[in-house]
Amino acid sequence: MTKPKGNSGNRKSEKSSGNSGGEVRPGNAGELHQIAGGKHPELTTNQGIPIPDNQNSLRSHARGPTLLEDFILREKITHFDHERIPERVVHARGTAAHGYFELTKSLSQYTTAKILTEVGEKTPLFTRFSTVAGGAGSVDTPRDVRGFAVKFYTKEGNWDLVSNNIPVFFIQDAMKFPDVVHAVKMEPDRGFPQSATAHDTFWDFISLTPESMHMVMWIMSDRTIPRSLRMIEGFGVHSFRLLNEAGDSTFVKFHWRPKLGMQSTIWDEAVKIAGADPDFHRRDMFESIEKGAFPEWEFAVQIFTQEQADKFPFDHLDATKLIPEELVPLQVIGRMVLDRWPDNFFAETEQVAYCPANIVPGIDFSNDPLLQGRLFSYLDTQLLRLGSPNFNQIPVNAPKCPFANNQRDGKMQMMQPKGHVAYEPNSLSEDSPRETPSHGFRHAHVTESGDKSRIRAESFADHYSQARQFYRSQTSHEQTHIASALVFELSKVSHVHVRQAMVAHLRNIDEDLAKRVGDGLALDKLPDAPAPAAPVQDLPPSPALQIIGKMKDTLEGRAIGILVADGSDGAMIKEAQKAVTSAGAQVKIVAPKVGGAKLADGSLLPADGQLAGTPSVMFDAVAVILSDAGAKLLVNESAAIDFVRNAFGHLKAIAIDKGGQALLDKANIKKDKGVFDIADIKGFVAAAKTRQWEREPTVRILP
Ligand code: HDE
Repeated sequence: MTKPKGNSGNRKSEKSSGNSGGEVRPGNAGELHQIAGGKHPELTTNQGIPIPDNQNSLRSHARGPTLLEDFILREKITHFDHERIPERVVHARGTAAHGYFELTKSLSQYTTAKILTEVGEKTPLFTRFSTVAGGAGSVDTPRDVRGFAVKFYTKEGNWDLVSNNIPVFFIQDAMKFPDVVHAVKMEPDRGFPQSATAHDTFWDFISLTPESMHMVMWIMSDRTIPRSLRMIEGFGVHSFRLLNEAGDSTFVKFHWRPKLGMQSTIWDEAVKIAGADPDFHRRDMFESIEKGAFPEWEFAVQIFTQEQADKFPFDHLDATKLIPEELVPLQVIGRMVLDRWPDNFFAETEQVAYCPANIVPGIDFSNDPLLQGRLFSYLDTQLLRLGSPNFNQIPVNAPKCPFANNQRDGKMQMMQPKGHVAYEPNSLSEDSPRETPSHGFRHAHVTESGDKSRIRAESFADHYSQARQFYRSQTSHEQTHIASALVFELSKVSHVHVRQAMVAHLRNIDEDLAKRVGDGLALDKLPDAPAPAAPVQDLPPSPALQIIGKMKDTLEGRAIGILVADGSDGAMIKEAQKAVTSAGAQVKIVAPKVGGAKLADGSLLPADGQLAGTPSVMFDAVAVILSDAGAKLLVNESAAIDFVRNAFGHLKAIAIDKGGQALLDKANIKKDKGVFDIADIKGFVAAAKTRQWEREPTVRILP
């Protein structure tokens, strides 16, 4: 009888100490873990029984049935069968990293929270970024809002700031959340589209929900197609309160601003990235942390009083409104650095449970009705997703400060509390936890009165003014992208009345935008605008709402692809590499073969990517250095032609040698100001920091 050979039974355990290897140590929550072994420890069952053969199940004879008695097989398969937990109902696809928060300016005047008052203190944290609509297995670059959730493990308990990369939301009241989510998710009868707003049910709901119009301007802007998660802003959205020693409270909005500046992709590029690398954003985050280029954000606050709020031309408790930076400036008070990739995706990124209700003393909630609903939802959904009220014991969720109470038992209880009592007050145990009135959590002193009713505040009625302000604050390129995105999305809507209803709303935002979109949809006439519930105001433009205006003049965090082939000029490549890397960007060599290209001087230049699998959408700008021999080969390679055609179409700077020119000719690309001779490497590096916006009307029909 022959047995396929595996590694079982063939190798003696090299385990040297009792604690190494695949041993499972029971104990308190943080301690129960499988110790990773690099020394090929003994393979055992979960009961610790050594496994003699991990290749074959137990059979009655070589070709006979498998025996029920095979407890090793049954345990292995059973555990495997139970590996999946429900994915998040929204924000299912995510990527996360560990890091720290460092306070640079104290807010002691406003709050007692240690994390916001102890300058220089570094607080560990875990940050998860996500898309909203798609399932866990969807792609990284759909047009979608990005979640930006931070769990600060403060000395006073966990503070979760569960934010998005957009400062406003679709709806004003939590009551509407299941509706908006059902509308955006896959249509229930057909099960598609996955991870897209471009379909009937989404736009049907939106067209019937005027309060969404401000958010619609944001999601149709390039904010929802970011270049990198390291290049997005984050917003706590709601007003929160800060509470100081005297018990006085002020309002606060929280902001994250990326050190690398903001940058987005072009829609056609985002679509192509989804095919070329569905993990584009998580790979980018992983690689930057691995090479020590730690993603970083400034943490800023907008602080304002009730008296100031009373004068705003909107209600700050309405999550469809933002407070323009020009009205209440941002104060930068700290920074977040992400410097450690999780050890295990499931244990950390998947099992982390954020909850807006997790706040620390010195911070409190506002009456924002969306926030109030969120305070209920997160814990509720996590009880289902993680399966037991003891999910706070999972290491990524457990506070890093001491915690003690009389909560007991429940499924998956990992703690073994000692002692005779599990209640408070008691006179039997000196050691059991007691209340701490001196520094326990305090709520703001707020007096509430009125009639109980299901009602929307009148101050929430203005749905168009800030939508108009957002659109009119954009550069003309960004306005065009908003119009293009609306045309694209509404063109995927099969019901004409829904398209018309959306264009009708746009007329209340900006007549020119409505015309551009109406024209892009070939509407024969513009539909009448719905009567706004409140007069539409012309608020002053806020340049802080732009992306282009806020892009940083840097190549840091960016990647430049250099396409080479056999016969390319090595000196030219070296010079380009030097210029680009000294400007802070990463260079990746792309060649027809992954082993590399044999350069003109006979040396071999290894490639970082093979041409067919490394299209130009992976890069911020490209150089094509081919010489005659390489050009001769690549003019007949459609991946090479697409490489330059897409780089040009996605408004990227391009540097070329003679061979590169031949490829441009083959792709029928006419040189413009964004195409450089490789000798002008300085010009190329400067242009690579941004897109060649003026090129856009020459490469696509714009609305
Ligand atoms: Fe969430 N949201 N949300 N949300 N949300 C969830 O909680 C919910 C809202 C946000 O990486 C869920 O554990 C309601 C605004 C992020 O694990 C769920 C309402 C903002 C994440 C939930 C909102 C967010 C979630 C799903 C309206 C920006 C991912 C899984 C009242 C400030 C966190 C989970 C992570 C996740 C409910 C609106 C951000 C269902 C009811 C506004 C970043 O509980």
